[in-house]
Amino acid sequence: MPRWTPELKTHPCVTKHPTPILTKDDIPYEASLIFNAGVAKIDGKYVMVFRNDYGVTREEFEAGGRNFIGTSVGVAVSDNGVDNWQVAKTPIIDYRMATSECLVGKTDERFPDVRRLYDPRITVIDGEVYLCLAMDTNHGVRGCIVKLSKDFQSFEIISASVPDNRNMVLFPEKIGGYYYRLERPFSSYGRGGAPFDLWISKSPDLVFWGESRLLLASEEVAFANDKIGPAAPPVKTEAGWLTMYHAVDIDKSRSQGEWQFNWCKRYTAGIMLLDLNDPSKVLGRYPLPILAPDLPHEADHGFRQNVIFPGGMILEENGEVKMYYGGADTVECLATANVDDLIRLCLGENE
Ligand code: BMA
Repeated sequence: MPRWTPELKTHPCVTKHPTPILTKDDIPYEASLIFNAGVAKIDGKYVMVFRNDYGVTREEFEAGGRNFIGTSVGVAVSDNGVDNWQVAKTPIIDYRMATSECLVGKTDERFPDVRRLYDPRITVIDGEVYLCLAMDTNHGVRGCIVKLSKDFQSFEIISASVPDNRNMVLFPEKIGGYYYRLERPFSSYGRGGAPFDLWISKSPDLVFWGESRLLLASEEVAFANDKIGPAAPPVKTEAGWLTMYHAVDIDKSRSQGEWQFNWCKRYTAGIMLLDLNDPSKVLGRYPLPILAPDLPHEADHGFRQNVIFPGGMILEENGEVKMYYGGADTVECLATANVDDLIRLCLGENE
C-alpha cells in the first residue's frame, strides 16, 4: 500500500515502545482486539482499563458473513506501566451487541436500552476512580460517567449525556469549584454530517453538565479533514493542562487491506495546553501531530490500519510523560516524551 500523502509522522521528541504492550494473547478469556485503553496511576500501580471486541478471528471476518459478537471492558495492573500486566480473570463489563444481552455489568433501570459500553478513559478525582465510556443505546450514542468500586469489580453510572456524544474525558480535579470534561458531540444536523469538534463543559457535581463551549473546531486542525475529539484525560503541569486530542483525515481513494478492507481513514493525535484556571482557553497548540501511525502494527496490520487512538496520559515525577494508545483498533501501545518538550511544542518554542 503506497504511503499516505501528506505523510504525517510522530514528532521526534516522542519515543515509541517498539511492540504493543497488551494484545489479545495476554487475555485469559475470549478476546479478538484489545485497544483504546484508559490508564491511571493508583497507589503506585498502573491500572489499565481496556476494550476488547471478541467473537471472530481475522480469517472469519475476512471471509465475510461473521462479525464481532460482543465488546467487553477488562482491567490490567502493572508495577511499571510498561510490561508484566496482570489481567483480571473476568471483564467488568461485557455486552453481546448482537443480542443486546448484558453478560457482566448491567446498568440500572434508568438505562433500559444499552447495547454496549466501550472506549474507557480513567480519571482519579479526590481518591475516587471514574471511567468515561461511550454507551451505544437503541436511541443513539451517549457519553457516560461511571464511578468504579475500589476493587474495580463493579460500577455505578452517575451521568449519561443525551445522544449523540462520545470520547468524554474528565479533568482530575475541580477548577474554580467545578468539575470539567472534554467531549465530542456528533453535531451532524446543523453541519450536514462530519466534521465534528471538541467541546468543554462544567459541572458542580459530575451529574449536571452545562456552560458547554466549543474548545477546538475541526477546521482549525490542519492535519484533519474530518472529525476531531478528546483523547486522554488532561494532566496538570505548571504551564497549563496538557492534553492530546485525536484527529481524523479521510482519503476515499484508499482501501487499506486486512480485516476491514474498505477502511479509508487515518487517526493521528495532536497536543495542546489549556489555561490552568480556565481550561476553555487554549494557551497553545502544536500545529502538527504529536503521534501518528507509523509502526507496522499501527499502519500496516490490524483491524483498521493507520489508526492510533490515545486514551491515557501519565506525568511521572521525573518529567516523563507516558502516552497510552490503541493501535489499528487491534492492540494497546505506549509512547513516552519529556513534559518540557511537549509544553515547548505547544507554545511554539524550539521545535
Ligand atoms: C472511533 C471509535 C473508536 C475507534 C476509532 C477508529 O469512532 O469507534 O473506538 O478506535 O473510531 O476506528
